[in-house]
Amino acid sequence: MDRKKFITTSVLAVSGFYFLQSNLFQAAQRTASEQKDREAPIIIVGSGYGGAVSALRLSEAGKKVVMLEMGLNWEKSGIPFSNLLKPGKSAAWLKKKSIAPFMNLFSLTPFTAALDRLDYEHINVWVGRGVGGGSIVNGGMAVTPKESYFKEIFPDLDAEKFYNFYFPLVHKELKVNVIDEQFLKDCPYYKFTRVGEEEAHKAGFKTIRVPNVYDFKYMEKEFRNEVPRSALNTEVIYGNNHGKNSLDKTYLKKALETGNLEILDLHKVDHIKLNEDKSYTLAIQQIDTAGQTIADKTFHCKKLILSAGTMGTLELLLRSHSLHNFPVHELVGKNWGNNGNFMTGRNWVKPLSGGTGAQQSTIPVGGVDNWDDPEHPFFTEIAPLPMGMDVATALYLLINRVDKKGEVTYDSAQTKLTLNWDQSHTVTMKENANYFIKKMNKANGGTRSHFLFNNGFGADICYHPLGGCVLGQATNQYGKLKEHENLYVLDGSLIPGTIGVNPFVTITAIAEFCIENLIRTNEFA
Ligand code: FAE
Repeated sequence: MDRKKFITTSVLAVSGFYFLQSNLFQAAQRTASEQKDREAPIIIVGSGYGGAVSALRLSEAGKKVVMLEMGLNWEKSGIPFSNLLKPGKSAAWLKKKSIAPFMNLFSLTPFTAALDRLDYEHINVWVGRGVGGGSIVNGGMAVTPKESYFKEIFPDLDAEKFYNFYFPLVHKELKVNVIDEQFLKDCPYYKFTRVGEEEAHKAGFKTIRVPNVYDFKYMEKEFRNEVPRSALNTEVIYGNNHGKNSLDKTYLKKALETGNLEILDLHKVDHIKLNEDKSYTLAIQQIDTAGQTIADKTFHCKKLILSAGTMGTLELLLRSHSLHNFPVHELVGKNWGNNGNFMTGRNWVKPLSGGTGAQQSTIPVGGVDNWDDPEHPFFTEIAPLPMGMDVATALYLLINRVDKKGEVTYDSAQTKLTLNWDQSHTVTMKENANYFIKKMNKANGGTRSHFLFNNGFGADICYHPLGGCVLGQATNQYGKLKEHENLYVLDGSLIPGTIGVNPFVTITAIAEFCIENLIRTNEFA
């Protein structure tokens, strides 16, 4: 055989082998995703922060894990995320109209989108859907709670260990970084932050820099037009096509690399049954991107981790209880809160000098820290409002203490969750918002934003649902649900309704703490 023929034959043989391998692999994957009745040692429901941390640490420990996610695997699908100015497929989970907190003028074809809004009587809760959960749609603000408040909320946790180990670990894994001050000073897309900070200082408030998981070096390149734009192209709550280190690029990517994690997207768990041998059976609907069920499936597992997010986990537990008396501890559903979320805004902000800027980055980097004020303790994000033109409007998402907690129950007749939460729960939040806006307007001019919200106050907007399966109350000290031997809850529902800052850093750190200890104590042996 001459050299040329040898090379050609070898290349053909090798590529034939790879072709066979990859076909076999794809076939195996297809069979796995098509199997209607399946046994798995460990199942995780939901691929947000709690789920992603659990998946990584278990798969690193050599455990085989199946993760079920009702939303789409956006990366695999190749479908691009839409931006704020042109909502498309990723904008509103199976809805015919966009669902942003305001200005919903856009009609849509129902699609398994990345953002969902759950409407309760007095409050609307926004959540992320898709592989990566809330990390796909959120603003990426990676805020560590104040140590004093963390100790108040979690008196039984070792705060020193959290501040010296878990929080730094989570910052590293989530790729948290901070904007360069010179870029912030120079970039026209951050005029809203500069104006917001100047005005806050003039009104006597303290401001802080807020870290983020969006890669600020990428953003600088966006600004110089060296790479495709994302934050500078109004992408955020319907997903970011570039720049953001969402969980699919961090924890989940690492977990998949172990070869021990399998993620099945568009798989919605409907309810759970407890079997006599203390294992679980899950009733699952596999859906298509129009939300139609294409297969009903039944999976069995010995160990079950619920990481479906606060509302998803509570719905699964309470629905399963209502359907067939699935055991739930009496504290499940209690101690729920909106993390003190309260939106407000100001109109007529510097209307004669370019307002807050016609072009705005979607990634917030500044906040007002009034937490130590005994009368009006709050933290507020100086939020962007990228509307493609200058609207001379400042937007704020306040985070307050939660003086009065709510409760989540299940209405069996209407087959849906009910939230015991009304205006009485947000009284002091509204007082704080009023105090803040009045002080800002007095020092700087402007009016309360009737343009954005009814009467200028968005009391019913919640991005941070927390609680209902509180650590050490409904669960043991590591997230194992009481009255169960093989069921664990690892997500935002472990935090008792408030943490004083944007919550995902804390959710991730608590999940790291729990799964480390669950593995150490041989729960998954
Ligand atoms: P989460 O991330 O919600 O993941 C739960 C997953 O479970 C989702 O992917 C669901 O689709 C899936 N799921 C639910 N039910 C089922 C079921 N029955 N079967 C299968 N799968 C299911 O859970 N937080 C910050 O710290 N900083 C921010 O800047 C920030 N901005 C936000 C902006 C927006 C618009 C929103 C909506 C939230 C924001 N948050 C932010 C909140 C943050 O994303 C949220 O607290 C976490 O994502 C919650 O993490 P979990 O692990 O609890």
